[in-house]
Amino acid sequence: MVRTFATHRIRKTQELSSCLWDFETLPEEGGTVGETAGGKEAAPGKGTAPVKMKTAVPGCWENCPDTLTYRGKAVYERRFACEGNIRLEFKGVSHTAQVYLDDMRIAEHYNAYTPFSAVVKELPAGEHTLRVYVDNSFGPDSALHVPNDYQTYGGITRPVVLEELKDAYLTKLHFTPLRRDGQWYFVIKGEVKNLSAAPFEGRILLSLGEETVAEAAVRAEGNGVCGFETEETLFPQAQEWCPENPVLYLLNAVLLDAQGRETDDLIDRAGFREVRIEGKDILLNGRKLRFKAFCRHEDHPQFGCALPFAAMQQDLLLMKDMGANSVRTSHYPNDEIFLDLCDETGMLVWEENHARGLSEENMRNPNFERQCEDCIREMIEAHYNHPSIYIWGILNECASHTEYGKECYRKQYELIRQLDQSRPRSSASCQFKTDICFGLPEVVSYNIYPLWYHDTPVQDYLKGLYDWVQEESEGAGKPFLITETGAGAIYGCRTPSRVKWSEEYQAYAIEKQLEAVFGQEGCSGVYLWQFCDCNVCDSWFGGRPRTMNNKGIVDEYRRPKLAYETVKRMFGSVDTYF
Ligand code: ADA
Repeated sequence: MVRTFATHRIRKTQELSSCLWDFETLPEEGGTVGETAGGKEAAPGKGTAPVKMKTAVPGCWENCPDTLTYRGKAVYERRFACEGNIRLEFKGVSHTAQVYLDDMRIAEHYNAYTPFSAVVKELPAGEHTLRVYVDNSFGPDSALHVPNDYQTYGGITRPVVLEELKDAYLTKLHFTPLRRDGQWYFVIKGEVKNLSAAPFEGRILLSLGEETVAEAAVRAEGNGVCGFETEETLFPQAQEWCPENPVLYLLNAVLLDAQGRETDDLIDRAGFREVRIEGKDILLNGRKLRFKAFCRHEDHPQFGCALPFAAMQQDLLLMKDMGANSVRTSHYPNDEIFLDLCDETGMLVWEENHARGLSEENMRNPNFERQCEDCIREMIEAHYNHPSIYIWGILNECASHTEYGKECYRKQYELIRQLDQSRPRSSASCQFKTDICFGLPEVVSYNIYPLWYHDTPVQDYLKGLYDWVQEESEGAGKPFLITETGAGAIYGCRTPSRVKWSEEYQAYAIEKQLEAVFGQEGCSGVYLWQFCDCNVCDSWFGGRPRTMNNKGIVDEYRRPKLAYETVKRMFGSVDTYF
């Protein structure tokens, strides 16, 4: 399964995943058992001999008995029959990929959480061999995947698709809804690429639902690209997308050649909704939002970060059962299938680029800027149309308190603005009263842990921060969000003395935290850290019993802790709109 709906009717596509691929570890090229070379002994019986097997794609090799703790390089292989121009799309490989087709290198990509593709022209008829070299090791080349408070898994972790292309094909289709005086308009922008040396002339037909809504002429020079853009077009029959009634329209672009023959298509989904900032308020279709929400890692004991469809849906069901209206994709762009489900179920999404807790020293890694920018560009290009995404986040808990850090934040915020003018931006800060970046984004956000990492009463602590932002920072007068708060609990650890790590303590702390956040004037809501317990990297074992981040409201198997009912009651006590 690639998406929850078909993205092409004319372009021929075939999923190359959802089956077994040949797999082999390449330990001689730097594979180790454990996090760092030499840091751990090889697991009994594993040694350094390569492991060969058939393995599921998508999947993480940490879920296979012979490669449970393998970190390093491995190769995946499968064959397919095809001819002509083809496009291969990889929705996610963790974390570095080199792709070969019949021994020809066709793509290279860094970062587990964004898609990439390769186009190969005039492939001869017959069987072809696709080989993907995957590396999940840490090292100086990798600025974003570092040993961290979540796991960096290994594998082809999201779907792979093979597409057959004619000489000209659609590369992009972006839908922007606009709300003016109670009426809905849209602008659609797109791009056509010409793979042949001769110029291509044709037309694009655009439809929304059953209606043809626009038409545009396109002309792309030989091997060139041609953009198209509609006027601002009124769509009087538009039904709004909102959490209570998430109406989606199929957005269909059909490319016709000069003879009027259907050459290619791209299908996505669109929703009419507007996100606007007015003073301290975040407005959805003109109504002031209150967030009662979760941070969620893509993590599961049986599937690693490669959760199957039903498991993703179950996560959403549980969050909704607790009364949540939003999810934060901490700390990286998520699988499109999950975003599709959010669109369909009316779950608002804070999506963020990949970065967690990087110091200024980490940010000075020569690869940092490029790797962040690639991630932002790929995230926004691919996810632009999801109506559920209402905000873009960057650089969770990085160095927003130093001048060097600020410059990084500024550049990344600017890049987002170039790519998308329609959504607000923010970043979850832990720099408390030393943050110097609040002048840059539209929304001020803090991660706070009173009653967990320190015992300050929540209300006093939160008010202190809020007042500081209003009185002494450039964030004054902007919307204010709590993007993390929470407490740890080991599933099954019950004690009436309510010590830390007990379910009783977590339920108590969360009740106090939610009470304070919902009572704080000017605060637009809260993202609980976190939905489910998740694996962390080996070096994070200290303060992380079981080498897991245990602040989930459900454990890693999604079994509810005591706090589940507390969250449900507290989220149920306030509405989605103020
Ligand atoms: C941070 C961070 C999370 C997680 C959390 C915690 O603020 O953003 O990734 O590490 O704290 O559990 O302490």
